[in-house]
Amino acid sequence: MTLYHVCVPLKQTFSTHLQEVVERDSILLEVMDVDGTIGVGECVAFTSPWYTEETVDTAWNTLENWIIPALLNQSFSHPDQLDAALEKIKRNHMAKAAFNHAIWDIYAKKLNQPLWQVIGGTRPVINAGIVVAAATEKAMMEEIETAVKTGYKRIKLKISQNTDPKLMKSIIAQYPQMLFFADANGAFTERTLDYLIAFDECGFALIEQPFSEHHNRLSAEAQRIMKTPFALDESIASLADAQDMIERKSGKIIVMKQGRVGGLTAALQIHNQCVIAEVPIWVGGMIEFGVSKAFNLAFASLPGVKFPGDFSSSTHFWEKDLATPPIDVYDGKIELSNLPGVGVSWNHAILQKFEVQTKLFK
Ligand code: OSB
Ligand code: MG
Repeated sequence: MTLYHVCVPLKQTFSTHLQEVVERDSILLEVMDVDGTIGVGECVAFTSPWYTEETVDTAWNTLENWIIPALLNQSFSHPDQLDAALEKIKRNHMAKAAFNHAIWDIYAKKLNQPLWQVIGGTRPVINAGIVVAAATEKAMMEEIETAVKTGYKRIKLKISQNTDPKLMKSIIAQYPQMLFFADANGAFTERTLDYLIAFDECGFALIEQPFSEHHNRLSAEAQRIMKTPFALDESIASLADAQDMIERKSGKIIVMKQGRVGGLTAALQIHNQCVIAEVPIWVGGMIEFGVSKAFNLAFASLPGVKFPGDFSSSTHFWEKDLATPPIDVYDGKIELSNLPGVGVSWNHAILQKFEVQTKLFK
């Protein structure tokens, strides 16, 4: 098992009301089994805990001191067995997800099948959406124009109390063919509810995470009076959270990020629950490299995924992706790989240039 800590500059700053992301620190993972089959994973925690509580440092610590010692030299016949082996390690979902992914990759390689087929994916081509998180109105308008011309099927805009709903409404009206999502990253509170309600008339297909992650009662109240469906991101860290959203009606849609829920195994359980409850899912992004993106793409091939996800091409955030082959969006669509496993691997020649720390465990 090898952990790599890398730090890569973004081509353009990613701005939300909580954080500006200028460079991406990430932990990359490789796991080798007894036969020499290598599985890859990527931990999507950020440098600081602005999105969820995990950070690169906490995830490295959890991987090095808890997850890896619990799994080294153990045998598994199915990735679902990892959960029992990690039972004594609470939460730390992004650290666990990186490992869960590497094991799913190995499992699919051993079956000699593409991962998306192993998990029951039905769609070989995935519709791509892009996130515009620009700091100025001018930059935002330019990015939207480029996204429309490139053929993206959906544009997600970041909103907060500092966003003008009238401006949003006029932008959406300029592009009647385009699907627009709003993402608030929990920016609103009971006191600013009226401000959120002003976005109901903009024409957004959905509003992602209007309130902070634990405000599910408030979210249910607001959802009752607003017509725009809420899609919950930060609030959904487990199957129980998804069931809670469905029961309370605190949201109508789930944004799936496998890192947030602890990996593909947990994501599949949530997916199956959502299919039964007829709750649509779409796949969110984490400003990640091609390995995490490839796992997102495999998940997006499932029948319960109903909207285009955060699937910009590798060249949107990076000069060069650390994974190979890079993600390529063509006419707003991405073709899934037919290689066994997740279909991508770490590109060591490029990875080396951005390496901060590497550690081998055997
Ligand atoms: O809230 O969806 C979010 C990026 C980092 C952390 C949280 C979020 C995001 C995005 C997606 O908005 C960006 C992407 O396409 O990777
Ligand atoms: Mg979000």
